[in-house]
Amino acid sequence: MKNLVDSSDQINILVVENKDITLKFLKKILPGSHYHLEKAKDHNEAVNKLSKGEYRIIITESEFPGIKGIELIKRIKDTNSEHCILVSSSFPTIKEALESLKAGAYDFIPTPFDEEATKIILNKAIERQKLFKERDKYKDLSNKDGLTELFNHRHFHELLEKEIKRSKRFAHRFSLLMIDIDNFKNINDTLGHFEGDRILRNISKFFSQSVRDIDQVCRYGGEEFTIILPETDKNGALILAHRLRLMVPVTINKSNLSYNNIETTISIGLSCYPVDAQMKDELIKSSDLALYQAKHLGKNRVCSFIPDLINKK
Ligand code: GH3
Ligand code: MG
Ligand code: MG
Repeated sequence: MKNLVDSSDQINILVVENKDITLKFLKKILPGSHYHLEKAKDHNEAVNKLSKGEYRIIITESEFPGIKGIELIKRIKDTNSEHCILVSSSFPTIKEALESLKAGAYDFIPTPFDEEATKIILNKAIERQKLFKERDKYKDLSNKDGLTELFNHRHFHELLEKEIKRSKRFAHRFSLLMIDIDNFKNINDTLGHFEGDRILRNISKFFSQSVRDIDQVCRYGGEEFTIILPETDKNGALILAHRLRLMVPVTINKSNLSYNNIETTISIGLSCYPVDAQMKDELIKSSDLALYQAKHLGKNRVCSFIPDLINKK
């Protein structure tokens, strides 16, 4: 029988059982470093380990003392519908099998274990998880901008929509920065598009490294960027915006000697949900108006949205 995995992939399998029978058997038939096998002795430990680790395949006994395996299947599927759950069972009744499959189990591994049968079922499960991984890779690529590897314009709209829904539901606030590189046409004209592209990549990297993990940096288009700052009010957003504005010339000019004669600066407009706007397009417009104001006042500055801007433009 062919190897179950490519050498580049490691498969993490969580075995849920109160004895060591399955674990010992799997260790015997899945040798080598391709497989990382871990045991959880009960349902709570299993859920806990799943929340921390990268387990895509779970093998659980159909019966635990005092609790049915199906309860675990439901708990796991509630948190991640794509986990592949295999139930080890000695001759399940049709009713038991149907209940488990309806709850989301992927398949059964019959016990007492047979090496070939177990490998066939595991192979199917692993192939399925590989397909999910491939799909995730392409999904990720379709959300990214090719030059900067930031989220692209389309995904920015999706992220902003999601953040509005989330903030609305929990009555939270968040901020949106709209950033534009000043005089970028001049930078391109002087240094060439190749250097221009490099500056775009360096600035993107700098933004990504300067914000928190939950913040989302996107390329809105051309030399324009947006940053969604969850749980951040106007004061917090202003502090970050000023820090970015001050650091860009230092960081970008330092990163390549040929930029020395041309200083790269940015202008930033910011607005907050829900005080400035509650709808997606309105919020983008508010940050955009604030950005326009920053440009109008001489560039290389940060402006926060004020309702008066609507009348001024
Ligand atoms: P302002 O300070 O008012 O924003 O002026 P600006 O020159 O930055 O703005 P303008 O809209 O006049 O020009 C934007 C420039 O950004 C023009 C375009 O060639 C450049 N640009 C847009 N996308 C890219 C890209 O992917 N790579 C490079 N190198 N340049 C780009
Ligand atoms: Mg622009
Ligand atoms: Mg510009």
